[in-house]
Amino acid sequence: MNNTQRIAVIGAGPSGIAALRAFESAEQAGAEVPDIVAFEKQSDWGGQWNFTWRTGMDTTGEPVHSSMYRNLWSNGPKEVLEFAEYTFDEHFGRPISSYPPREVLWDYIDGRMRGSEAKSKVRFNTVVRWVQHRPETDDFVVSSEDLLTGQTRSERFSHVVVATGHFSFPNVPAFEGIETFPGQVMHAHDFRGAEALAGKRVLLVGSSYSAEDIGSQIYKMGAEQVTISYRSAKLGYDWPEGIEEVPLLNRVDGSTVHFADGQCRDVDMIILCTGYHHHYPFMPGELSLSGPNTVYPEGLYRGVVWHENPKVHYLGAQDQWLTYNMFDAQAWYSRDLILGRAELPSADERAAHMADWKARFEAIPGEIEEARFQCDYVEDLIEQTDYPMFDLDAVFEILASWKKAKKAGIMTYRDHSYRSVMTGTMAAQHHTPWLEELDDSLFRYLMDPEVVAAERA
Ligand code: FAD
Ligand code: NA7
Repeated sequence: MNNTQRIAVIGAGPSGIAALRAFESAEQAGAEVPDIVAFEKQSDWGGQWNFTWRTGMDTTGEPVHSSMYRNLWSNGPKEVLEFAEYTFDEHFGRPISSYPPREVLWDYIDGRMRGSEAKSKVRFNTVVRWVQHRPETDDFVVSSEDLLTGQTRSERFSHVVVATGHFSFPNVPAFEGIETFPGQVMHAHDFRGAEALAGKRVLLVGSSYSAEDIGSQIYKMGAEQVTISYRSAKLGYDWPEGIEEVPLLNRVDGSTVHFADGQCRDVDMIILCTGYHHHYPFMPGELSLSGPNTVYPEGLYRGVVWHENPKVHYLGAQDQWLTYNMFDAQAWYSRDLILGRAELPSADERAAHMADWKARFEAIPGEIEEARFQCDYVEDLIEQTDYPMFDLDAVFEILASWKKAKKAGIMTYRDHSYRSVMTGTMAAQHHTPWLEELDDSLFRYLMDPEVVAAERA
Protein backbone atom coordinates (compact mmCIF):
# COMPACT_ATOMS: atom_id res chain seq x y z
CA MET A 1 0.00 0.00 0.00
CA ASN A 2 1.21 3.53 -0.71
CA ASN A 3 -0.07 7.04 -0.34
CA THR A 4 -1.01 7.81 -3.93
CA GLN A 5 -4.56 8.72 -4.76
CA ARG A 6 -6.92 5.84 -5.36
CA ILE A 7 -10.66 6.33 -5.48
CA ALA A 8 -13.31 3.84 -4.36
CA VAL A 9 -16.75 4.50 -5.83
CA ILE A 10 -19.38 2.41 -4.06
CA GLY A 11 -22.34 1.71 -6.32
CA ALA A 12 -22.72 2.04 -10.10
CA GLY A 13 -26.19 3.48 -10.43
CA PRO A 14 -26.65 6.87 -12.12
CA SER A 15 -24.58 8.54 -9.35
CA GLY A 16 -21.68 6.10 -9.46
CA ILE A 17 -21.67 6.23 -13.27
CA ALA A 18 -21.56 10.03 -13.00
CA ALA A 19 -18.42 9.72 -10.87
CA LEU A 20 -16.79 7.50 -13.49
CA ARG A 21 -17.84 9.84 -16.28
CA ALA A 22 -16.51 12.90 -14.42
CA PHE A 23 -13.03 11.43 -14.18
CA GLU A 24 -13.18 10.16 -17.73
CA SER A 25 -14.12 13.61 -18.97
CA ALA A 26 -11.10 15.14 -17.19
CA GLU A 27 -8.85 12.45 -18.63
CA GLN A 28 -10.17 13.08 -22.15
CA ALA A 29 -9.27 16.73 -21.65
CA GLY A 30 -5.69 15.72 -20.86
CA ALA A 31 -5.69 15.53 -17.06
CA GLU A 32 -3.91 12.81 -15.19
CA VAL A 33 -6.49 10.99 -13.12
CA PRO A 34 -6.04 8.55 -10.26
CA ASP A 35 -6.87 4.87 -10.26
CA ILE A 36 -10.61 4.35 -9.73
CA VAL A 37 -12.44 1.22 -8.73
CA ALA A 38 -16.23 1.18 -8.73
CA PHE A 39 -17.87 -1.59 -6.71
CA GLU A 40 -21.28 -2.74 -7.87
CA LYS A 41 -23.07 -5.58 -6.19
CA GLN A 42 -25.41 -6.23 -9.14
CA SER A 43 -24.28 -7.86 -12.37
CA ASP A 44 -24.93 -4.71 -14.41
CA TRP A 45 -25.01 -0.99 -13.78
CA GLY A 46 -27.93 1.45 -13.73
CA GLY A 47 -28.91 1.09 -10.06
CA GLN A 48 -32.65 1.47 -9.57
CA TRP A 49 -33.11 1.52 -13.36
CA ASN A 50 -31.65 -1.97 -13.66
CA PHE A 51 -34.97 -3.77 -13.25
CA THR A 52 -35.24 -7.13 -11.56
CA TRP A 53 -38.31 -9.28 -11.10
CA ARG A 54 -36.79 -10.59 -7.89
CA THR A 55 -37.77 -9.44 -4.42
CA GLY A 56 -36.12 -10.16 -1.10
CA MET A 57 -32.81 -11.81 -1.89
CA ASP A 58 -30.99 -11.96 -5.20
CA THR A 59 -29.25 -15.07 -6.51
CA THR A 60 -26.28 -14.49 -4.23
CA GLY A 61 -28.26 -13.95 -1.04
CA GLU A 62 -27.85 -10.16 -1.11
CA PRO A 63 -30.87 -7.91 -0.49
CA VAL A 64 -32.38 -6.92 -3.84
CA HIS A 65 -31.51 -3.28 -4.50
CA SER A 66 -34.03 -1.94 -6.99
CA SER A 67 -37.49 -0.77 -5.96
CA MET A 68 -38.66 -0.23 -9.54
CA TYR A 69 -41.56 -2.05 -11.12
CA ARG A 70 -42.19 -3.35 -14.58
CA ASN A 71 -44.72 -0.69 -15.51
CA LEU A 72 -42.71 2.29 -14.28
CA TRP A 73 -42.58 5.39 -16.46
CA SER A 74 -40.66 8.48 -15.48
CA ASN A 75 -42.66 10.37 -12.89
CA GLY A 76 -41.10 13.70 -13.87
CA PRO A 77 -40.37 15.21 -17.29
CA LYS A 78 -37.15 13.90 -18.80
CA GLU A 79 -36.22 17.53 -19.51
CA VAL A 80 -35.37 18.04 -15.83
CA LEU A 81 -33.01 15.07 -15.63
CA GLU A 82 -31.25 15.36 -19.01
CA PHE A 83 -27.45 15.20 -18.96
CA ALA A 84 -25.95 18.52 -20.05
CA GLU A 85 -23.18 16.73 -21.93
CA TYR A 86 -25.22 13.90 -23.48
CA THR A 87 -28.66 14.89 -24.65
CA PHE A 88 -31.72 12.83 -25.51
CA ASP A 89 -31.39 14.08 -29.09
CA GLU A 90 -27.88 12.70 -29.28
CA HIS A 91 -28.94 9.35 -27.89
CA PHE A 92 -32.19 8.75 -29.75
CA GLY A 93 -31.51 10.79 -32.88
CA ARG A 94 -35.05 12.18 -32.85
CA PRO A 95 -37.39 13.84 -30.37
CA ILE A 96 -39.02 11.48 -27.92
CA SER A 97 -41.78 12.18 -25.43
CA SER A 98 -41.27 13.81 -22.04
CA TYR A 99 -42.13 10.78 -19.89
CA PRO A 100 -40.32 7.67 -21.10
CA PRO A 101 -40.67 4.27 -19.43
CA ARG A 102 -37.91 2.78 -17.29
CA GLU A 103 -36.23 0.73 -20.02
CA VAL A 104 -35.87 3.82 -22.22
CA LEU A 105 -34.19 5.76 -19.44
CA TRP A 106 -31.89 2.84 -18.65
CA ASP A 107 -30.88 2.84 -22.31
CA TYR A 108 -30.12 6.56 -22.13
CA ILE A 109 -27.99 6.21 -18.97
CA ASP A 110 -26.12 3.30 -20.49
CA GLY A 111 -25.87 4.97 -23.90
CA ARG A 112 -23.76 7.84 -22.61
CA MET A 113 -21.09 5.35 -21.62
CA ARG A 114 -21.11 3.07 -24.68
CA GLY A 115 -17.70 3.15 -26.26
CA SER A 116 -16.13 4.38 -23.03
CA GLU A 117 -13.61 2.47 -20.95
CA ALA A 118 -15.47 3.33 -17.79
CA LYS A 119 -17.31 0.04 -17.48
CA SER A 120 -14.00 -1.77 -17.17
CA LYS A 121 -13.43 0.12 -13.92
CA VAL A 122 -16.53 -1.45 -12.37
CA ARG A 123 -16.18 -4.63 -10.38
CA PHE A 124 -19.58 -6.14 -10.86
CA ASN A 125 -21.06 -8.73 -8.49
CA THR A 126 -18.89 -7.18 -5.81
CA VAL A 127 -20.37 -5.82 -2.63
CA VAL A 128 -18.59 -3.46 -0.27
CA ARG A 129 -18.82 -4.89 3.20
CA TRP A 130 -16.89 -2.38 5.26
CA VAL A 131 -15.01 0.91 5.00
CA GLN A 132 -12.45 1.70 7.66
CA HIS A 133 -10.76 5.08 8.00
CA ARG A 134 -7.15 4.93 9.20
CA PRO A 135 -6.35 8.16 11.06
CA GLU A 136 -2.61 7.49 11.08
CA THR A 137 -2.39 7.52 7.28
CA ASP A 138 -5.66 9.40 6.63
CA ASP A 139 -6.83 6.84 4.12
CA PHE A 140 -9.35 4.01 3.98
CA VAL A 141 -9.38 0.26 3.85
CA VAL A 142 -12.31 -0.93 1.77
CA SER A 143 -13.31 -4.54 2.28
CA SER A 144 -15.37 -6.13 -0.45
CA GLU A 145 -16.69 -9.53 -1.39
CA ASP A 146 -16.90 -11.06 -4.84
CA LEU A 147 -20.41 -12.48 -4.65
CA LEU A 148 -19.74 -15.09 -7.30
CA THR A 149 -16.56 -16.57 -5.81
CA GLY A 150 -16.94 -15.59 -2.16
CA GLN A 151 -13.44 -14.10 -2.28
CA THR A 152 -12.92 -11.11 0.03
CA ARG A 153 -10.40 -8.32 -0.44
CA SER A 154 -9.25 -5.39 1.65
CA GLU A 155 -7.64 -2.56 -0.27
CA ARG A 156 -6.33 0.89 0.40
CA PHE A 157 -8.06 3.96 -1.05
CA SER A 158 -7.38 7.63 -0.52
CA HIS A 159 -11.03 8.71 -1.08
CA VAL A 160 -14.39 7.01 -0.81
CA VAL A 161 -17.36 8.11 -2.93
CA VAL A 162 -20.61 6.64 -1.63
CA ALA A 163 -23.15 6.27 -4.44
CA THR A 164 -25.41 3.51 -3.17
CA GLY A 165 -28.69 5.43 -3.33
CA HIS A 166 -31.21 5.73 -0.53
CA PHE A 167 -34.40 4.17 -1.83
CA SER A 168 -33.61 0.54 -1.09
CA PHE A 169 -34.01 -0.05 2.61
CA PRO A 170 -37.75 0.19 3.27
CA ASN A 171 -39.30 1.97 6.21
CA VAL A 172 -41.88 -0.55 7.41
CA PRO A 173 -44.06 0.83 10.23
CA ALA A 174 -46.35 -1.47 12.19
CA PHE A 175 -50.08 -0.90 12.51
CA GLU A 176 -52.27 -2.38 15.21
CA GLY A 177 -53.73 -5.73 14.17
CA ILE A 178 -51.89 -5.89 10.84
CA GLU A 179 -50.84 -9.46 11.66
CA THR A 180 -54.50 -10.48 11.36
CA PHE A 181 -54.72 -9.35 7.72
CA PRO A 182 -55.33 -12.44 5.57
CA GLY A 183 -54.13 -10.90 2.29
CA GLN A 184 -50.68 -9.83 1.23
CA VAL A 185 -48.87 -6.99 2.99
CA MET A 186 -45.86 -5.63 1.14
CA HIS A 187 -43.68 -2.56 1.01
CA ALA A 188 -43.45 -0.56 -2.22
CA HIS A 189 -39.83 -1.77 -2.48
CA ASP A 190 -41.18 -5.23 -3.35
CA PHE A 191 -43.89 -4.11 -5.76
CA ARG A 192 -43.05 -5.39 -9.23
CA GLY A 193 -46.18 -5.03 -11.33
CA ALA A 194 -49.82 -4.09 -11.18
CA GLU A 195 -51.38 -6.64 -13.54
CA ALA A 196 -52.27 -9.14 -10.82
CA LEU A 197 -54.25 -6.48 -8.98
CA ALA A 198 -56.97 -6.16 -11.59
CA GLY A 199 -60.31 -6.46 -9.81
CA LYS A 200 -58.71 -6.13 -6.36
CA ARG A 201 -59.26 -3.65 -3.54
CA VAL A 202 -55.91 -2.24 -2.48
CA LEU A 203 -54.88 -0.06 0.45
CA LEU A 204 -51.78 2.11 0.01
CA VAL A 205 -50.33 3.68 3.13
CA GLY A 206 -48.28 6.85 2.55
CA SER A 207 -48.86 9.94 0.46
CA SER A 208 -45.81 10.64 -1.61
CA TYR A 209 -44.41 9.53 -4.98
CA SER A 210 -44.70 5.78 -4.39
CA ALA A 211 -48.32 5.93 -3.27
CA GLU A 212 -49.23 8.31 -6.07
CA ASP A 213 -47.59 6.26 -8.80
CA ILE A 214 -48.40 2.75 -7.60
CA GLY A 215 -51.98 3.92 -7.02
CA SER A 216 -52.15 5.23 -10.59
CA GLN A 217 -50.61 2.03 -11.98
CA ILE A 218 -53.03 -0.18 -10.11
CA TYR A 219 -55.94 1.91 -11.34
CA LYS A 220 -54.60 1.71 -14.89
CA MET A 221 -54.37 -2.07 -14.66
CA GLY A 222 -57.97 -2.38 -13.50
CA ALA A 223 -57.99 -2.48 -9.68
CA GLU A 224 -61.52 -2.29 -8.32
CA GLN A 225 -60.73 0.16 -5.52
CA VAL A 226 -57.60 2.06 -4.52
CA THR A 227 -57.54 3.65 -1.07
CA ILE A 228 -54.63 5.92 -0.19
CA SER A 229 -54.10 6.58 3.49
CA TYR A 230 -52.17 9.72 4.44
CA ARG A 231 -50.40 10.66 7.66
CA SER A 232 -49.69 14.37 7.26
CA ALA A 233 -51.42 15.60 4.13
CA LYS A 234 -53.47 14.33 1.21
CA LEU A 235 -51.86 14.11 -2.20
CA GLY A 236 -54.91 16.12 -3.16
CA TYR A 237 -55.31 15.17 -6.81
CA ASP A 238 -58.57 15.08 -8.60
CA TRP A 239 -58.59 11.28 -8.60
CA PRO A 240 -60.82 9.35 -10.97
CA GLU A 241 -63.66 7.24 -9.63
CA GLY A 242 -62.10 4.24 -7.93
CA ILE A 243 -59.28 6.08 -6.16
CA GLU A 244 -59.83 7.84 -2.85
CA GLU A 245 -57.75 9.38 -0.11
CA VAL A 246 -58.46 8.76 3.57
CA PRO A 247 -56.71 9.67 6.84
CA LEU A 248 -54.10 7.50 8.52
CA LEU A 249 -54.59 3.78 8.99
CA ASN A 250 -55.48 3.24 12.62
CA ARG A 251 -55.89 -0.49 12.93
CA VAL A 252 -56.48 -3.64 10.94
CA ASP A 253 -59.04 -6.24 11.86
CA GLY A 254 -58.86 -9.17 9.47
CA SER A 255 -59.52 -7.79 6.03
CA THR A 256 -61.13 -4.63 7.43
CA VAL A 257 -58.93 -1.57 7.71
CA HIS A 258 -59.92 1.30 10.01
CA PHE A 259 -58.83 4.90 9.58
CA ALA A 260 -58.27 7.76 12.02
CA ASP A 261 -61.58 9.44 11.11
CA GLY A 262 -63.58 6.29 11.92
CA GLN A 263 -64.12 5.16 8.32
CA CYS A 264 -63.32 1.56 7.38
CA ARG A 265 -62.89 -0.48 4.19
CA ASP A 266 -62.49 -4.14 3.28
CA VAL A 267 -59.36 -4.67 1.19
CA ASP A 268 -57.51 -7.54 -0.48
CA MET A 269 -53.98 -6.19 -0.24
CA ILE A 270 -51.96 -3.60 1.69
CA ILE A 271 -48.95 -1.84 0.17
CA LEU A 272 -46.85 0.26 2.52
CA CYS A 273 -45.63 3.24 0.51
CA THR A 274 -43.93 4.57 3.58
CA GLY A 275 -40.55 5.53 2.19
CA TYR A 276 -37.00 4.40 2.83
CA HIS A 277 -34.16 4.74 5.31
CA HIS A 278 -30.74 6.14 4.62
CA HIS A 279 -28.78 3.00 5.41
CA TYR A 280 -25.12 2.40 4.72
CA PRO A 281 -24.35 -0.87 6.47
CA PHE A 282 -20.78 -0.81 5.13
CA MET A 283 -19.94 2.56 6.72
CA PRO A 284 -18.91 3.06 10.34
CA GLY A 285 -21.34 5.26 12.27
CA GLU A 286 -19.09 8.31 12.25
CA LEU A 287 -18.97 8.32 8.42
CA SER A 288 -22.57 7.35 7.87
CA LEU A 289 -25.31 9.67 6.68
CA SER A 290 -28.62 9.25 8.48
CA GLY A 291 -31.85 11.16 8.88
CA PRO A 292 -34.98 11.76 6.82
CA ASN A 293 -35.41 11.87 3.05
CA THR A 294 -34.78 15.55 2.47
CA VAL A 295 -33.38 17.90 -0.15
CA TYR A 296 -30.88 19.18 2.42
CA PRO A 297 -29.37 16.23 4.32
CA GLU A 298 -27.33 17.18 7.37
CA GLY A 299 -23.58 16.78 7.51
CA LEU A 300 -22.75 17.23 3.82
CA TYR A 301 -20.88 20.31 2.68
CA ARG A 302 -22.33 21.39 -0.67
CA GLY A 303 -24.49 18.29 -0.40
CA VAL A 304 -21.48 16.13 -1.26
CA VAL A 305 -18.60 16.29 1.21
CA TRP A 306 -18.88 14.52 4.55
CA HIS A 307 -18.05 17.41 6.84
CA GLU A 308 -16.40 15.29 9.52
CA ASN A 309 -14.13 13.58 7.00
CA PRO A 310 -13.90 15.44 3.70
CA LYS A 311 -12.29 12.50 1.91
CA VAL A 312 -15.69 10.80 2.04
CA HIS A 313 -18.16 12.05 -0.55
CA TYR A 314 -21.82 11.17 -1.01
CA LEU A 315 -23.56 11.45 -4.38
CA GLY A 316 -27.32 11.52 -4.81
CA ALA A 317 -28.05 11.63 -1.08
CA GLN A 318 -30.78 14.26 -1.45
CA ASP A 319 -34.48 13.84 -2.01
CA GLN A 320 -34.63 14.45 -5.72
CA TRP A 321 -36.42 16.98 -7.90
CA LEU A 322 -33.50 16.76 -10.31
CA THR A 323 -31.69 13.50 -10.77
CA TYR A 324 -29.14 12.59 -13.46
CA ASN A 325 -27.81 16.11 -14.09
CA MET A 326 -27.67 16.81 -10.35
CA PHE A 327 -25.64 13.62 -9.84
CA ASP A 328 -23.34 14.82 -12.62
CA ALA A 329 -22.89 18.23 -10.98
CA GLN A 330 -22.07 16.52 -7.70
CA ALA A 331 -19.69 14.06 -9.34
CA TRP A 332 -17.86 16.84 -11.17
CA TYR A 333 -17.44 18.75 -7.92
CA SER A 334 -16.29 15.64 -6.05
CA ARG A 335 -13.77 14.95 -8.84
CA ASP A 336 -12.45 18.51 -8.76
CA LEU A 337 -11.89 18.38 -5.03
CA ILE A 338 -10.03 15.10 -5.40
CA LEU A 339 -7.94 16.42 -8.30
CA GLY A 340 -7.18 19.59 -6.34
CA ARG A 341 -8.90 21.76 -8.96
CA ALA A 342 -11.43 22.97 -6.43
CA GLU A 343 -10.32 24.16 -3.04
CA LEU A 344 -11.83 22.63 0.05
CA PRO A 345 -12.63 25.44 2.49
CA SER A 346 -11.63 25.16 6.15
CA ALA A 347 -13.88 23.26 8.54
CA ASP A 348 -15.20 26.55 9.94
CA GLU A 349 -15.99 27.92 6.49
CA ARG A 350 -17.73 24.67 5.55
CA ALA A 351 -19.78 24.77 8.74
CA ALA A 352 -20.80 28.38 8.05
CA HIS A 353 -21.75 27.50 4.46
CA MET A 354 -23.88 24.58 5.65
CA ALA A 355 -25.54 26.73 8.31
CA ASP A 356 -26.46 29.32 5.66
CA TRP A 357 -27.98 26.79 3.30
CA LYS A 358 -29.74 24.99 6.12
CA ALA A 359 -31.32 28.25 7.31
CA ARG A 360 -32.45 28.93 3.77
CA PHE A 361 -33.83 25.40 3.48
CA GLU A 362 -35.72 25.71 6.75
CA ALA A 363 -37.31 28.96 5.59
CA ILE A 364 -38.82 27.29 2.51
CA PRO A 365 -42.54 28.06 2.59
CA GLY A 366 -43.85 25.31 0.30
CA GLU A 367 -43.16 22.34 -1.94
CA ILE A 368 -42.42 24.16 -5.16
CA GLU A 369 -39.88 26.41 -3.42
CA GLU A 370 -38.07 23.18 -2.53
CA ALA A 371 -37.63 22.61 -6.26
CA ARG A 372 -36.32 26.17 -6.58
CA PHE A 373 -33.88 25.44 -3.75
CA GLN A 374 -32.58 22.34 -5.52
CA CYS A 375 -32.22 24.17 -8.85
CA ASP A 376 -30.22 26.89 -7.09
CA TYR A 377 -28.14 24.24 -5.37
CA VAL A 378 -27.28 22.56 -8.68
CA GLU A 379 -26.46 25.89 -10.31
CA ASP A 380 -24.15 26.78 -7.43
CA LEU A 381 -22.43 23.41 -7.73
CA ILE A 382 -21.94 23.62 -11.49
CA GLU A 383 -20.40 27.07 -11.06
CA GLN A 384 -17.59 25.36 -9.15
CA THR A 385 -16.80 22.98 -12.02
CA ASP A 386 -16.47 22.72 -15.80
CA TYR A 387 -19.71 20.76 -16.15
CA PRO A 388 -21.70 22.50 -18.91
CA MET A 389 -23.97 25.08 -17.29
CA PHE A 390 -27.63 24.97 -18.28
CA ASP A 391 -30.60 27.18 -17.62
CA LEU A 392 -31.81 26.14 -14.18
CA ASP A 393 -34.50 28.81 -14.19
CA ALA A 394 -35.94 27.06 -17.23
CA VAL A 395 -35.70 23.71 -15.39
CA PHE A 396 -37.58 25.23 -12.47
CA GLU A 397 -40.29 26.49 -14.84
CA ILE A 398 -40.68 22.94 -16.18
CA LEU A 399 -40.98 21.59 -12.63
CA ALA A 400 -43.61 24.21 -11.79
CA SER A 401 -45.51 23.38 -14.95
CA TRP A 402 -45.24 19.65 -14.19
CA LYS A 403 -46.80 20.20 -10.74
CA LYS A 404 -49.64 22.14 -12.36
CA ALA A 405 -50.18 19.47 -14.99
CA LYS A 406 -50.45 16.83 -12.26
CA LYS A 407 -53.00 18.92 -10.42
CA ALA A 408 -54.97 19.33 -13.61
CA GLY A 409 -54.94 15.63 -14.44
CA ILE A 410 -53.02 13.00 -12.51
CA MET A 411 -53.87 10.39 -15.17
CA THR A 412 -52.93 12.62 -18.10
CA TYR A 413 -49.88 14.61 -16.97
CA ARG A 414 -47.57 12.14 -18.71
CA ASP A 415 -49.08 13.13 -22.04
CA HIS A 416 -47.62 16.64 -21.77
CA SER A 417 -44.49 17.69 -23.67
CA TYR A 418 -41.69 20.02 -22.64
CA ARG A 419 -38.83 21.70 -24.44
CA SER A 420 -35.28 20.53 -23.76
CA VAL A 421 -33.26 23.03 -21.78
CA MET A 422 -30.12 21.56 -23.33
CA THR A 423 -31.03 21.53 -27.03
CA GLY A 424 -34.24 23.54 -27.38
CA THR A 425 -35.91 20.50 -28.96
CA MET A 426 -39.60 20.16 -28.23
CA ALA A 427 -40.48 16.69 -26.95
CA ALA A 428 -42.59 14.55 -29.24
CA GLN A 429 -46.19 13.74 -28.50
CA HIS A 430 -46.10 10.03 -27.67
CA HIS A 431 -47.97 7.70 -30.03
CA THR A 432 -50.22 6.45 -27.21
CA PRO A 433 -51.61 8.21 -24.13
CA TRP A 434 -50.01 6.84 -20.95
CA LEU A 435 -53.30 5.55 -19.58
CA GLU A 436 -53.89 3.44 -22.68
CA GLU A 437 -50.36 2.10 -23.12
CA LEU A 438 -49.94 -1.34 -21.56
CA ASP A 439 -46.60 -2.18 -23.16
CA ASP A 440 -43.72 -0.46 -21.38
CA SER A 441 -40.90 -1.80 -23.55
CA LEU A 442 -38.26 0.24 -25.34
CA PHE A 443 -39.24 -1.47 -28.58
CA ARG A 444 -42.87 -0.42 -28.31
CA TYR A 445 -41.97 3.06 -27.11
CA LEU A 446 -39.78 3.72 -30.12
CA MET A 447 -42.27 2.36 -32.64
CA ASP A 448 -43.11 4.63 -35.53
CA PRO A 449 -46.37 6.45 -34.64
CA GLU A 450 -47.71 5.67 -38.11
CA VAL A 451 -47.19 1.94 -37.57
CA VAL A 452 -48.94 2.18 -34.20
CA ALA A 453 -51.81 4.10 -35.81
CA ALA A 454 -52.06 1.48 -38.57
CA GLU A 455 -52.12 -1.29 -35.97
CA ARG A 456 -54.98 0.44 -34.21
CA ALA A 457 -57.00 1.01 -37.34
P1 FAD B 1 -29.28 3.86 -7.19
O1 FAD B 1 -29.95 4.00 -8.49
O2 FAD B 1 -30.06 3.34 -6.05
O3 FAD B 1 -27.95 2.99 -7.40
C1 FAD B 1 -27.15 2.58 -6.32
C2 FAD B 1 -26.28 1.40 -6.76
O4 FAD B 1 -25.43 1.02 -5.64
C3 FAD B 1 -27.06 0.15 -7.13
O5 FAD B 1 -26.66 -0.31 -8.39
C4 FAD B 1 -26.71 -0.87 -6.04
O6 FAD B 1 -26.69 -2.21 -6.50
C5 FAD B 1 -25.33 -0.41 -5.60
N1 FAD B 1 -24.97 -0.80 -4.24
C6 FAD B 1 -25.70 -0.61 -3.12
N2 FAD B 1 -25.02 -1.04 -2.03
C7 FAD B 1 -23.83 -1.53 -2.48
C8 FAD B 1 -22.69 -2.09 -1.83
N3 FAD B 1 -22.64 -2.22 -0.52
N4 FAD B 1 -21.66 -2.48 -2.60
C9 FAD B 1 -21.70 -2.34 -3.95
N5 FAD B 1 -22.74 -1.79 -4.62
C10 FAD B 1 -23.80 -1.38 -3.88
N6 FAD B 1 -35.79 9.35 -10.61
C11 FAD B 1 -36.16 10.02 -11.73
O7 FAD B 1 -35.41 10.88 -12.19
N7 FAD B 1 -37.32 9.73 -12.38
C12 FAD B 1 -38.15 8.76 -11.94
O8 FAD B 1 -39.19 8.51 -12.54
C13 FAD B 1 -37.79 8.03 -10.76
N8 FAD B 1 -38.57 7.04 -10.32
C14 FAD B 1 -38.18 6.33 -9.24
C15 FAD B 1 -38.99 5.28 -8.83
C16 FAD B 1 -38.62 4.49 -7.76
C17 FAD B 1 -39.49 3.36 -7.35
C18 FAD B 1 -37.43 4.79 -7.05
C19 FAD B 1 -37.03 3.96 -5.87
C20 FAD B 1 -36.62 5.85 -7.44
C21 FAD B 1 -36.99 6.63 -8.54
N9 FAD B 1 -36.21 7.69 -8.99
C22 FAD B 1 -36.57 8.37 -10.11
C23 FAD B 1 -35.03 8.14 -8.23
C24 FAD B 1 -33.79 7.26 -8.42
O9 FAD B 1 -33.39 6.96 -7.13
C25 FAD B 1 -32.71 7.99 -9.22
O10 FAD B 1 -33.19 8.22 -10.53
C26 FAD B 1 -31.41 7.22 -9.35
O11 FAD B 1 -31.60 5.86 -9.62
C27 FAD B 1 -30.49 7.36 -8.13
O12 FAD B 1 -29.23 6.93 -8.54
P2 FAD B 1 -28.10 6.47 -7.50
O13 FAD B 1 -26.97 5.98 -8.32
O14 FAD B 1 -27.86 7.55 -6.53
O15 FAD B 1 -28.74 5.27 -6.66
P1 NA7 C 1 -41.06 9.44 0.38
O1 NA7 C 1 -41.18 10.48 -0.67
O2 NA7 C 1 -39.94 9.55 1.34
O3 NA7 C 1 -42.45 9.46 1.18
C1 NA7 C 1 -42.71 8.59 2.23
C2 NA7 C 1 -44.19 8.64 2.57
O4 NA7 C 1 -44.44 7.67 3.59
C3 NA7 C 1 -44.65 9.99 3.11
O5 NA7 C 1 -45.91 10.29 2.58
C4 NA7 C 1 -44.75 9.73 4.61
O6 NA7 C 1 -45.72 10.48 5.24
C5 NA7 C 1 -45.19 8.29 4.62
N1 NA7 C 1 -44.91 7.62 5.90
C6 NA7 C 1 -43.72 7.38 6.47
N2 NA7 C 1 -43.89 6.75 7.66
C7 NA7 C 1 -45.22 6.59 7.81
C8 NA7 C 1 -46.02 6.01 8.82
N3 NA7 C 1 -45.49 5.48 9.92
N4 NA7 C 1 -47.36 6.01 8.65
C9 NA7 C 1 -47.92 6.56 7.54
N5 NA7 C 1 -47.21 7.13 6.55
C10 NA7 C 1 -45.88 7.14 6.69
O7 NA7 C 1 -40.99 8.00 -0.24
P2 NA7 C 1 -41.59 7.42 -1.60
O8 NA7 C 1 -41.36 5.95 -1.56
O9 NA7 C 1 -42.98 7.89 -1.83
O10 NA7 C 1 -40.68 8.05 -2.73
C11 NA7 C 1 -39.29 7.76 -2.74
C12 NA7 C 1 -38.72 7.74 -4.12
O11 NA7 C 1 -39.29 6.63 -4.82
C13 NA7 C 1 -39.02 8.97 -4.94
O12 NA7 C 1 -37.83 9.55 -5.42
C14 NA7 C 1 -39.85 8.50 -6.12
O13 NA7 C 1 -39.44 9.04 -7.34
C15 NA7 C 1 -39.86 7.03 -6.04
P3 NA7 C 1 -45.49 12.01 5.70
O14 NA7 C 1 -45.81 12.80 4.47
O15 NA7 C 1 -44.05 12.11 6.13
O16 NA7 C 1 -46.43 12.18 6.81
